[in-house]
Amino acid sequence: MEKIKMIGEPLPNMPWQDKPKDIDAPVWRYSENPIIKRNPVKNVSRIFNSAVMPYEDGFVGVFRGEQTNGIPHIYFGKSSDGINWNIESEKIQFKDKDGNLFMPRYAYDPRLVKIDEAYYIMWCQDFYGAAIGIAKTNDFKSFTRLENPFLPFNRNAILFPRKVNGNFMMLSRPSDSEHTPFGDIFISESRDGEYWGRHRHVMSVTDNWWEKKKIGAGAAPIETDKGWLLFYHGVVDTCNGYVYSIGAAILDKDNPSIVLHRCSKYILTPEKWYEETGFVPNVCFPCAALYDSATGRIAVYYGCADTYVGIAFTTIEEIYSFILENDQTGESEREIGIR
Ligand code: BMA
Repeated sequence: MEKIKMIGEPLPNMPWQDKPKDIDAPVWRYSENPIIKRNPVKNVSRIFNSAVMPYEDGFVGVFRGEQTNGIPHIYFGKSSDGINWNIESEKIQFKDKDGNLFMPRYAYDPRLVKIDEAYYIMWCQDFYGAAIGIAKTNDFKSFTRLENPFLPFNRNAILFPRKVNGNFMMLSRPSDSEHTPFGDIFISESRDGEYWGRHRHVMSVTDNWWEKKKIGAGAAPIETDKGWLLFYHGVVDTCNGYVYSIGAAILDKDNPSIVLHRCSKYILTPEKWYEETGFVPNVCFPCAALYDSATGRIAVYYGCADTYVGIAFTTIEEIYSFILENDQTGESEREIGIR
């Protein structure tokens, strides 16, 4: 197998467990999952679909908190080990550029990305229906909301962690405002982070049962010397509702609308009690990944059954060889797409 290397800082303090001997799959769960349990914060009944990243000596995170009034908002948290989290009991207070409070009516499924010295949070919010919200912070103390990047309806937006060819790049998944029975991943570019265009198609649903209904980007893409590693979610509609699994693909480094490799098999699907049982059963919903470029270790953070947060581990070598062994990238994915 060709060697592959992740590009980025070493992260020796990231959460990690070696692969158990009896596991054959390329991804294995943290033995103490779920790491965030029910009623984690005052007035918040469930935390799930949340994103984390390294910060100073430890880690920070933006958490989807389902308030006891049923309205989701985003909460900030800190951790020294990436496993035990201290989550603030007051939701993030977003401000406009003039410093006035500028809260979305609701906010969910946050992602977190660092570009140069700034941190960006993207989420889904109400903008005459489900749409993308975005904010910027330099210190995780004040959070400035930016212009909404896209028209409604849209979900699952994630910036790339650096500009590509001088432009910000953002994946997203155009949707409806309900439980969207369709959905492909698209990419858009921006010179200044405010005006978005050059929209291109990235990936469609396939005939593989686990990603037949819709797909959506999960964690911020990880840069490697072979392209961008993307963890995403794939959904199948069953007699008992949607089932969310995790998939993986490699996008072209200089033109990420091109899919180089795409794994026909899921890499994680609901199997444990905390993934199969909860507010919405059978959901594994990835929103972030920590990685150590020195060892090749990766920890994927994923929402479990719309109720908990879990971690699953892999290494860049394991996941890359699994993607290549099960590669089913079609010609249409290697093209730029219809324009
Ligand atoms: C999607 C989003 C996710 C959720 C999933 C399963 O539409 O709302 O937040 O995890 O449904 O309920």
